[in-house]
Amino acid sequence: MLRYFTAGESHGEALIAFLSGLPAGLKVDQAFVDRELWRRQQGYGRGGRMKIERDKAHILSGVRHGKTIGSPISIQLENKDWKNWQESLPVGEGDPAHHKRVASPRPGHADLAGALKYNFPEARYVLERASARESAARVAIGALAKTFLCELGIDVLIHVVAIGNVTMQQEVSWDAIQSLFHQEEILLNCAHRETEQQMKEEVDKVLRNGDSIGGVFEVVAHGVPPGLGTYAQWDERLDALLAAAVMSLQAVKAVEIGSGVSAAASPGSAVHDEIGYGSPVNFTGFTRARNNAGGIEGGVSNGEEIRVRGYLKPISTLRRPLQSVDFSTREPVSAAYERSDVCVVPAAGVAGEAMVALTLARCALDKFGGDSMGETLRNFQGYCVQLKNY
Ligand code: EPS
Repeated sequence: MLRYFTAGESHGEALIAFLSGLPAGLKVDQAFVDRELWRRQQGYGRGGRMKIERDKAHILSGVRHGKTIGSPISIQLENKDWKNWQESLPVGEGDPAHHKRVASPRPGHADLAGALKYNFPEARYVLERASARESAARVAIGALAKTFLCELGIDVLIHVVAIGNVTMQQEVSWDAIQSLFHQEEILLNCAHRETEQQMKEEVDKVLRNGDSIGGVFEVVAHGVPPGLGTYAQWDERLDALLAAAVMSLQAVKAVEIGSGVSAAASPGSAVHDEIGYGSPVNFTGFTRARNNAGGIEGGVSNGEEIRVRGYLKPISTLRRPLQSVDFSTREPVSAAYERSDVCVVPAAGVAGEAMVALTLARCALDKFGGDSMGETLRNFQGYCVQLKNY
């Protein structure tokens, strides 16, 4: 069973990710993992912190001589900013005079709910763990899940669909999404150049106003065979697992599979994807003229591209802060402000890719099993033969 955890605080010494359950014999490409981490750091609207960090995966266990060995994998990501926080966030008792309190909770952040829950007098420890810095650790292990899926012919990538009110209207082809992935410079990761420029203008507007902006990313999984996930039990439905995985990302407030949102307002004839049959391409001869289902019917992958959208609220740290209350005095004050990002939709999309990849890898391993890549691939290929002969 594929399981994973992360640990670490935003301004602590390091982030750690654990990934257990990958078969032995999977080739690990350090440069690929580091490029995934680089992709997550990019995007127009990132704040000062990204000028400090240079995320690199330091693999501590589970990989030897360039391949997984079936043992739990642990990865450490250094926080370069730690050197500026050693006195204010020490592991030992330290000097309370150096602590950096977060005196007033930011509306929209975990600050207030977290302080109440853990009975902290202010929000420093809450912010430290709730921070989206944690998503870097997910991207590191997500890169390994992507590497595993690649062996099965499955690729997972994202593109940005909307920033604020600027929305991509066109369908985006897999080829266009792939060329975005190969870019050496990432602006907003939108496949349509003119729309991307308009998106940049949206970010510029909020930059000028001391505000922040959200948006929508779409994760696309290409080459997924029919049969991942199941309708047999509620918590094994692939759409439910993907929704939870993407919703778990910081700032995501809604998840959509295929054209799920507009489907609620459309007649059935305009929604469901009619079925045809031709000579076998990919896994079977069954064809669809469109993919409103986003590749999942009844909680099971149906062989079409899986499309999952994550909707992000605007970042809750504002240069022109909203109204809040001082934790100590309970007097009205402006919410706390430290440097922050203004738009993180492209970065969150890369983390969304990681979560979708981890979820699909888990479902694939549930279905095909195997302790070594040879065994997993043998089982997978046997299933592909079964599909071809159906
Ligand atoms: C974050 C606040 C900012 C972001 C951070 C998420 O960090 P800092 O307070 O150090 O400026 O840059 O995101 C990352 C560090 C990252 O790697 O994505 C927050 O409060 O959620």
